[in-house]
Amino acid sequence: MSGFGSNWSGGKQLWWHLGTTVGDKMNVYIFVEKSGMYRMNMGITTAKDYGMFDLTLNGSKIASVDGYSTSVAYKTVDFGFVDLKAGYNKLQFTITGKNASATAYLVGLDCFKATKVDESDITLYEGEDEMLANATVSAGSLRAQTMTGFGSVWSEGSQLFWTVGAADNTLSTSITVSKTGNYSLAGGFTIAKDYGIIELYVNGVKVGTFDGYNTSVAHKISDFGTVTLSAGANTVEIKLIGKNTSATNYYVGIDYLRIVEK
Ligand SMILES: [Ca+2]
Repeated sequence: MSGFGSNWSGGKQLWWHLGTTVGDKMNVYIFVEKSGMYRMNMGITTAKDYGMFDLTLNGSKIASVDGYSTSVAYKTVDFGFVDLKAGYNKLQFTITGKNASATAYLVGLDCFKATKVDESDITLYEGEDEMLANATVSAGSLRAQTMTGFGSVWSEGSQLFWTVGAADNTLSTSITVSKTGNYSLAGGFTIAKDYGIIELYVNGVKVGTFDGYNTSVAHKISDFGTVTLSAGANTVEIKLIGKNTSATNYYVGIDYLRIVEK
């Protein structure tokens, strides 16, 4: 790609071309030594014959990209904070369409860049600890539940377990920060066949929806984007809104909420 400028790392790209069309998939794998939270972005090519694609990381969607531009150019797509596991992590591209002005469905990948976030910059609010201590619920009961029987991935080996058995209920709690600012927010949750669907609100603003249904007991991290937090206590509400049609109950399991200052 050196004929198009100096942005391309190594002067070359991975060019996915020759008959690409909607629905086609391409898998690439990136290797990291240590599991944890990374700041990550991707460099791609845009041009008049480049298509649109979705990108998933280990099965979770992290971007929707339109590769169209009137001339050949370089674009950096920022994913913010992502979780990578030690070893290989799968990135899957799926071509979803093209801009009305685009002439084909090409994809050009220059590189991924991932930088590990320092553990000391991450604040965890344990569901079974800080969050439980000042939690109230509209109905049902709350308790700390040991999760070590299901694996080693739960932080402190425990979660906040809310058993209510019906939708349209709310768990209210708070998280405290020392400094006003913008933070990246994510949560670690339990998923299982008897877990419901929640909405998460911070200071009254909805930041995301999470479906806790899964065929077996597992742990899942959900990214809620950027939130503005004020010095002192910030309200957190978990609204239980329903359940997957296959789910057998409305349980909620919170391992932790996690913030990193942006
Ligand atoms: Ca925990």
